[in-house]
Amino acid sequence: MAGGMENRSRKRQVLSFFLCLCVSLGACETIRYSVPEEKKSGSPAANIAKDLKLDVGKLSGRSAQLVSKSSKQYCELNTSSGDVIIKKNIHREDLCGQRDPCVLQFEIVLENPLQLYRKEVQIEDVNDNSPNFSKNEFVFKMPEQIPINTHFPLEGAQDSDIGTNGIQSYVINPNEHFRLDVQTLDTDGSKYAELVLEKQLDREEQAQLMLILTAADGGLPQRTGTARIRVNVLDSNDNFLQFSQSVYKVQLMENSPKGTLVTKVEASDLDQDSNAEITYSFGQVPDKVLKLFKLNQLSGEITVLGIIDYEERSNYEMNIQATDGGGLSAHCKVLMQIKDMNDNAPDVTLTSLTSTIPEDSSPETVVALFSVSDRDSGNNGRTFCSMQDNVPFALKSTLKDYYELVTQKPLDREKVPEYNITITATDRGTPRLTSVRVIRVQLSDINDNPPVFNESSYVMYLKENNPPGLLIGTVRAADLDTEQNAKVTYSALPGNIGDLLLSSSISINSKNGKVYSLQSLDYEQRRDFQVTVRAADGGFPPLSSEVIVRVVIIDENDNAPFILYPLQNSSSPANDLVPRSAEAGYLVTKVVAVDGDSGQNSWLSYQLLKATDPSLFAVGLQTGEVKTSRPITSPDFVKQKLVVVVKDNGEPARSTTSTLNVLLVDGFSDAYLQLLDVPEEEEQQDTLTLYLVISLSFISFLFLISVVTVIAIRLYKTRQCRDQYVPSSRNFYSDRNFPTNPAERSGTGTLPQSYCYEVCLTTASGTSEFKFLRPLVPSLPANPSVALGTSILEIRLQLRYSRS
Ligand SMILES: *[C@@H]1O[C@H](CO)[C@@H](O)[C@H](O)[C@H]1NC(C)=O
Ligand SMILES: *[C@@H]1O[C@H](CO)[C@@H](O)[C@H](O)[C@H]1NC(C)=O
Ligand SMILES: *[C@@H]1O[C@H](CO)[C@@H](O)[C@H](O)[C@H]1NC(C)=O
Ligand SMILES: *[C@@H]1O[C@H](CO)[C@@H](O)[C@H](O)[C@H]1NC(C)=O
Ligand SMILES: CC(=O)N[C@H]1CO[C@H](CO)[C@@H](O)[C@@H]1O
Repeated sequence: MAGGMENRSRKRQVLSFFLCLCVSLGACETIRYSVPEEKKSGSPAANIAKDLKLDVGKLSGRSAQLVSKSSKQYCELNTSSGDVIIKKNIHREDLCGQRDPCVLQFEIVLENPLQLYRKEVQIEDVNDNSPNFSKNEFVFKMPEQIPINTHFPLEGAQDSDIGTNGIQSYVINPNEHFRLDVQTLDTDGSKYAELVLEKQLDREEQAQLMLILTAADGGLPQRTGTARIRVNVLDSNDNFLQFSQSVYKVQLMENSPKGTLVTKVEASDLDQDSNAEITYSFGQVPDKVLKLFKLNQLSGEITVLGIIDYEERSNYEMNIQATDGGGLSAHCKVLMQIKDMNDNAPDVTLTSLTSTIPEDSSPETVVALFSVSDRDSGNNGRTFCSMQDNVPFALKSTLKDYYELVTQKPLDREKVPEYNITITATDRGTPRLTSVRVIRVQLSDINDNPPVFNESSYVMYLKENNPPGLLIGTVRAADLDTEQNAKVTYSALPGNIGDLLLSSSISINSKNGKVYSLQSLDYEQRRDFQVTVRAADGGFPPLSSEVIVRVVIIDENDNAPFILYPLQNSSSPANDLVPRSAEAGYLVTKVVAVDGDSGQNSWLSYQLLKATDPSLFAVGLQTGEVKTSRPITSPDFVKQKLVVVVKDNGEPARSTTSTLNVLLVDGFSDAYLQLLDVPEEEEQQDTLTLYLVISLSFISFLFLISVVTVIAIRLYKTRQCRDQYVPSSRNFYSDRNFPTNPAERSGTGTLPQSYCYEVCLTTASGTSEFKFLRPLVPSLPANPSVALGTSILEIRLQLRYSRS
């Protein structure tokens, strides 16, 4: 077989050579036949015999052959009929593709003579293919903002057929956005289509479009092919942001805590994805706002960040910007009104203050001027002012919110030296807030108080015989004022003590009020005296007051008792005669003594110190009466000598003795003889006689006065006298009632009380004699009186005449 094949191809080569030779000889002629594709196999395409004008019968004789130029044998030659027969179904598209014309070439070779005929069969196209798109669906992504008339070239459909059987037109289903623009290529005349945007796309309206693209060929019947065009509209940031409100009006309480939500701004964006991602930010706002408020970038919530103070600012305006991912932005405004809270207490501001005012300021004197303010507003900022009401000040409202603190009543620094005046300012908010201000007002001193002695009068005691310069006492005066006005100086007013100048015996320390005695003083000369002391303050003009200082001199026992009777300085002591017939208790005589001192120091007591016969006489302790204590007997001596000691009650006691001579006589006639019998007592007798004369004349004198006085008293005052002195009788002789307060001692000496004696005179003996003396109780007052030295001895004598 292989050898046969080789032979055959060798033969062909030879034939081709001859053929070319033939052609070159010009004997060649090409006949073209036309056959539609897809002819059934076996169907004749042409008849060679006719064309070549050959006898059909000879064909086989001449070994007619059909030599195909292509590798595949589509045709064969029926030598018996001369027909070129389609051997296989011919697909033009397979055979030629888009080549046109599609020609099958073959040669008819005849032998005997060798003849070669070139033949062609043109395969005609039949519309057996539909347009076909490469994909069922084409996806376009188009930004929504592409301009109108933008062309989008479409991929063309394929149709294997050619010519009019090829694609002749494209259409799309009617829609509002696109139309189709079909163009023909100049180069090959093929059609192509473009989508043309006719109406703006809007993703927000329709995010996706479905189109159907149909390609149609020109065959008969027409064939079409379709494809879907899906247009995805891409979002473009074509939507402006929109705030839900262009202006947000909000109210916020002041002092809202940190984190309080103030408001929420909200913007919306119809765009998608990043184009709809909104971030919020403050626009142009002052730094202050940034410190006080926080804006959440994502949520748009505005919260409190700092301390909101109405008083600092009552409203805020902020611009807020919202921006989306595409960079578009929108603005809104937040108008924030801060609502006042009563968080500020009223404030008291002192405009002027006279912190020290003189105490004699007249009422309505302005002390302080102040204003009250409150930083809050409305009722929270409306204030009123009050003050404590227990002070002599008042508030006066002058201008609005201005007050004057004025004095209301007279002031006295000495009572209240300063005031802390509490002023309360209150506002009318809820709750009310108050503030308190203390205004301190001090009063300055005015010399309105004189010095005042701490006692209404002073009594100072001073022992007599004092050393000069002795401190007697102190006066003290206080001045309620202060400082210079209270600086007290003391002085003694000029005066006399008897003949003496006061200033020579008394001095006073002007600073401390100490009183000194400058001289030694004698009680017996002066019991007391008075000094007027003046205390003056240092004010201008000075005020002063005076006080009487009574200086009482206290007695000292510096005087011994002085014996008045019997007289002691005569050469011979007096003789007292006692009849031998005298019974016990016979009053012999009375020792009368005085003491220059007073009080205890002058309280005298009498005692028998020595006696010839101590058993015969007794001396009254207080009276000084010398009495017989027993009847006189014959062995008793005629001359009796008695020594009586008179002692005062001072400390130490002082005493004086008195010597008495008593003669015991049978009758007064021999008394004188007895006196003469005593030669050593002669001088004494003479003296006694002299004394007796003196005594008698003294007593006679007293008698005369007494008679006159008695008559006068009897005539006018007898009753009065008795009635008046009865009540005081009980005090008589009472030691206890002896005044102990030396100041109360009146100016009496030894005999502070009046002593009354009834003197009974007897005429029986022929001479006036003291018969007896006995105390008369009660006594009459010191009238008539006899002054003895500084003391007064008052003796009232009632004379009785007894006629036997
Ligand atoms: C059309 O094209 C598709 C894809 O290219 C292919 O699969 C299909 O066979 C074609 N149809 C025809 C009739 O050629
Ligand atoms: C007034 O206040 C001052 C200072 O607080 C104080 O020293 C003074 O004692 C007060 N005076 C009175 C009278 O309360
Ligand atoms: C008055 O002052 C004097 C001197 O200081 C004092 O001794 C005396 O006791 C005072 N008198 C009174 C009543 O206080
Ligand atoms: C005795 O004393 C009194 C009183 O002191 C005096 O008057 C009188 O002269 C004195 N007599 C003699 C003698 O000294
Ligand atoms: C092989 C073949 O097809 N032969 C045919 C040639 O033509 C004659 C006459 O038309 C037919 O009878 C043959 O059958």
